[in-house]
Order: sequence, then C-alpha cells, then structure tokens
Amino acid sequence: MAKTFYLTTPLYYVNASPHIGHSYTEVAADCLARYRRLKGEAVFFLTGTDEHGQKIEQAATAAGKAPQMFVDEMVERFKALWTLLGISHDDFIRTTEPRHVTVVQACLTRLHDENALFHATYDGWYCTPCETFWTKDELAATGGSPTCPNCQRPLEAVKEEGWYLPLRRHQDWLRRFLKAHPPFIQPQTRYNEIASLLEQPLPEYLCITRPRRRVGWGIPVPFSDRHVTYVWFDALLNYLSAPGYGVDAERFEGLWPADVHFIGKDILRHHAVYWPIILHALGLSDERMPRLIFAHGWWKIGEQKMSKSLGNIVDPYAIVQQFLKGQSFAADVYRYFLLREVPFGQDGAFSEDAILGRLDADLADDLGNLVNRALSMIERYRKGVIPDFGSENDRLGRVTDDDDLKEEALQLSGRLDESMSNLSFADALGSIFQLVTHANRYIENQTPWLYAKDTTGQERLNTILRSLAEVIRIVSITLEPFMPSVSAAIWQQLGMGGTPRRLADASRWPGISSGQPLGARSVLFPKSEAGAAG
Ligand code: ME8
Repeated sequence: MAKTFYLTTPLYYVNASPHIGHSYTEVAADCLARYRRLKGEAVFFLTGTDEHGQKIEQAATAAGKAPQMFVDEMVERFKALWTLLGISHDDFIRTTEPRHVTVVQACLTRLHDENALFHATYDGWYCTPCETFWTKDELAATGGSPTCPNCQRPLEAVKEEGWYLPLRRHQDWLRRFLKAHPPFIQPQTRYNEIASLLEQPLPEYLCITRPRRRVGWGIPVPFSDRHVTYVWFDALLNYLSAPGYGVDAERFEGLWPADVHFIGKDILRHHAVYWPIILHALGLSDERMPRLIFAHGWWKIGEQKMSKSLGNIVDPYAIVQQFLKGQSFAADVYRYFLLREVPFGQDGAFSEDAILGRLDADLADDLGNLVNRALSMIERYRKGVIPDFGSENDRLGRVTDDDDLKEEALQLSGRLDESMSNLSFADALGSIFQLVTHANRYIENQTPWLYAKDTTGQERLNTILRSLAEVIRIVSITLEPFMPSVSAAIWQQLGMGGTPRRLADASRWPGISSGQPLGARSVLFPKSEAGAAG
C-alpha cells in the first residue's frame, strides 16, 4: 500500500493571536494537502500549537491567567481562524496534550538511559522570544553584541545546570546526509545556508532542559524533578507524537517519515539541524529522516518588519471579515493573494492595495468575468442547458481556435503537477489563470453573440458554449486546492452536483453530460468599489 503523504506546519506559539505569517504557512500546507487528495492520495495533514515555555508563561502572567487557562483560550483563536480559512487539517496537536507529553517523556527517558545526554552547566545567551540558545561563538558573527542573530532583540545571559544533547557528535553524519539528499532542504538558498553552517563546528551541545525554578511551564523531565523540557525539544517531537511514535507502531509505520515539513525561514536551524540530530540520536536511520524541509520567505508590511512595537501586525480576521466584507468568498480571496502574490520561498510585501489589485484584475476581471459571461450566454441562448458540441461541418474554419483552447485546457493538469511538485504555488495559479485569460480571449475572437442572431450559426454557437463550459469545469477542478469555496461554487453554477473530487477529471474532454442544466448563478467577485474595501 502506498505510504500516506504526511505534511506538517510549525506548531505556532499561543502567546498572541495568529497573524498573516501563521496563516501563510497554514494556507500553503493546506493547498498541498488538498492537491494531493485531489490526485487521489491518502494524506495526513498535521498542524497545531506550541504551548509551553518561558514566553507563554510570561504572556499568561501578563494576562493575569494561569498558563493552562491562558493556552486553552488562545488555541481557540487559531482553530477558529483555520476554520474561517478552510484549512483541512487531519489532526491538530497541542503540546499540552497527554498524547504528546507521554512521547516527549519516553524520548527523554530513552536518551537518558542510553547515556546519550550529558549533565552540565550552561553559560551563555538565551533569546526568549525565539526560545533559542546562542553560544558565544555564534554571537561573534554578529560582532559579539548580545542581541539575537535571528530577531535582533536583546539576549538574556543564562547560567544554569541542565541536560544536554550532543550536537557536534552528529555533525559529520548530518553533513554526509545533507550531501546525499540535496532535496532535504528547499529552496536551494536555504539548503546552501545549512550546508555552509555545517562547514563550521556546531555548538558542542544543545541544552534540552530548563530549571523548573525559573521556567515552571513545561513538560516535566522524568529523571530530574528540578527540570522541565526545553520548549523546542518538546515542540519538534510533535511530528513524531501525532502519528503515534512508540505508541501505535502500525499507524506510525503508515505515516512516517514526514514528506514535507513546512516552516518559515526563521526556524530553519531548529528544523534542519536540531531536528535531524534528535531523530538520529533516537536511532532513526537515514531512510527514516523527513523527506523535505521547505522554509518559505517572510511577509513584511510594505518595507517594514511586522512587529508589535510598530503596531503593524496583520490580522487575518480583520482582512477577511472586515476589509473584504463585501466578498462572498473573502477567505478564498485572501488564500489566492497569499499563494499568488509571492513565489513560495521568497519574501513578500503585504499591502491592502496589493490584495485589491489581485481581486480586481485576476479574480473579478478574469475569472469572475469568464464564468459570468459564459454561463449567462448559456442561459440566454440555450435556456440554461449546456449544449452538445456543434456538428463538425459547421465549424466554419474556426477549428484552430477551438483546438488551441482544448489543448491548453488538457495540458493544465500536467503543468499543475510540475509546479506543485516544486511547491511553486504562484506558478500553478499562473497556469490556471493563463487558461482563464485564453478562454476570455476566445470569447472575444469568436463573437458568439453574432452567431446567436443568425440561424445558420447555431451549431457553431453550440461548440463555443460547450467549449467554454468544459474549460470552466477544468478551471473549477484545478482551483480546488487554492480556492476551495470558489471552486465548489463554480462547480455548482455549472450544475455539476457535489464538489470537484478528482484531478483526473481535468484530463477529460468532454466531462459534462449533455443536456445538463446550469445551477443557480451569482456574481463570484463583486469589484472592490462595490464593497470590498468597506
Ligand atoms: O517558531 N512571514 O512558532 P511561531 C511569514 N513554536 N511567515 C511567518 C511570519 C512572517 N512574517 N511570521 C511567522 C515557532 N511566520 C515555534 C515553532 S515547530 C515545532 C515550533 C510563520 O508562532 C512561519 O511559518 O513563532 C514561522 O516559521 C512560524 O510562523 C513561526 O511561528
């Protein structure tokens, strides 16, 4: 039996509400999950929340709440947002759940029993917002100043005894593994970044515990009641605990290894260095390593970094429910913008104008216009019933245009497959919209309204209308991973019943039953003047 395609997102910290960055990773992962399902594959899409550590503890204190109560409330904001955005995860793991805690403790016990951990005193720097240790050597690269190389915020000096996982001991193995598996980290720039990091000696050890007297909110370390687990060691293990590592062997075997870990570039080192080393220390072989870590780029607000102090954090709820409130498919407009605006892997600049630009140009003028024009012609000229193709001898020399359109439509799923196998979401959407543009041009060139007036042009008109209906059907199928609600709405307007379920149907022509009546119609994307900007 084919292995289930297993993909993950980071577990987001619940110290604050979700923002555009979190929704970006989530939507990208959802798009791939939906795409794989549409291809007929079994998929396990995991997401969740990171709920332990100093930063959450501090946020709970600031809110005047006990940590458990605080995280229980915060997690709902993430879950509700994923519902709003149509995220189709198969599992949502919280690091405070017993099923996760048990696995983390079992892993700690195992490493301890195998003498794979050291007990020592750490004397160095710590970044609480990133929950990350930095050695003096690593800071030298930033001029020795005590600011975090990742987020540039001030570091805290820490000196504390705890338990350590050796890193350098695994360095040669990791370097070799990376060389043998160049697709392990993508895009290439991120691969190069880690490859060059591994040319320098790694820090000797990674501290994987925190003293309980300072950080109370963490998973208790089974062999030391003075310690809790370091939040990153805890959180990374979710990728093992959710599929049932050490608990349900059969389930785990069907899912592991992860096919894609989606992350942002901020947490590349944790995923591309610590994570494989943890797995290696736990005895997993090279074949059992995750297959791909994809570190996408960063959303900025115009030219600025998004931050609380600048007050420019983009709240997806505000975009979808307020800014786009005139839109019936606001969540899909937002998904489309995220996936189309920036090539996956590169940084992007967010602005409300940029969303409106995409909404008006691509969605309203191109896609909405195509569906509206084609279906209203079927309504007007054929009483709302999709006609058969006209008979051959009535094609009046327009064969090439028909064939070109059909050919591009039938090539679409191949193009999509190529783009999606590289996680090039923007390119995939580009191919779908190229077909949409082509179909609009076809309408202009074919002038169906002229045939409608002429009794001898009726067969020709049938061919044009049917060709357009077939293209719209294929667009509806291929849009499903990107804009699931829009895809379903188009499908229903075509009178197809249900929702698109199989990508293979995009390679069929024709795929509509003759005599099929259209469903109820409505405008998909009112132009922004009509209400989007509110
Ligand atoms: O790091 N642009 O959680 P986190 C794009 N709990 N993506 C962004 C972004 C931005 N401006 N800001 C955040 C953690 N992200 C850990 C992860 S995993 C075992 C533990 C996205 O809440 C991006 O995916 O800080 C980034 O990696 C993630 O949110 C960080 O989320």
